[in-house]
Order: sequence, then structure tokens, then C-alpha cells
Amino acid sequence: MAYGKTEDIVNSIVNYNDILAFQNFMQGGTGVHGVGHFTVSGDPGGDFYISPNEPSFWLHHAMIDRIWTIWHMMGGGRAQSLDDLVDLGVIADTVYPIRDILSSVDGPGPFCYVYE
Ligand SMILES: [Cu+2]
Repeated sequence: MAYGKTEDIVNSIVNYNDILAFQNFMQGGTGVHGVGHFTVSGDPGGDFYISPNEPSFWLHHAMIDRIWTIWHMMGGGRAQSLDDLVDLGVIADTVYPIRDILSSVDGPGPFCYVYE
């Protein structure tokens, strides 16, 4: 059985109309995000710290960002507010409103990094 096919991507965009359902589908065991990591050899997607060392990681995540952007722009109640909360999982104990994590350098979110 194959996962992460074009029809899965289209399905995630068209048929999951709220952010929780969309995220659960994307992140689920056979979701488009997860399978992208495990389909490409060399990307141990289960290892949060090593996975980004595989160059395909960045292409995969650019596509995930693209899917999210398309989903978001379809409207129909999909717009989010800067006050909506984001659970960053293993990288932060605090759940932040989106407005607090827009900057990677000057908080109040947990980030402190710049790309070279
Ligand atoms: Cu990922």
C-alpha cells in the first residue's frame, strides 16, 4: 500500500475543514507529513534532532508548508487568528498564541535562532 500520494494531499486540503481535523490527518500515522519522512531513505523522521540533517527534509517541509498555505487560502472558516494557540510539543512546555511565536529572535516565544 502506498501513502502520501497526490490524492492524499488533495484529500487533506479539500475534506478537512477545521484546523484540528486537518492537523490530525496530516500528522496521523499515514498522514502526508509523517509518510514523507519515512518514505525517503536517510530521513529518520522519528528522530526530531537528526531528521533535519537529511537534505530532503527541507524539500518535504517546504511542501508541507505549501499544503497548509493552500488549505488556509481555501477559506470556508479556515482562517486562523493570532490568538489561536499552538502546542509546540517536545520543544516547549508552554502553549503559545500564534502572535507570540512569529519571531525567532525576540520572544515572547521560546525561539532564539537565526539562519546563516
Ligand atoms: Cu516533519
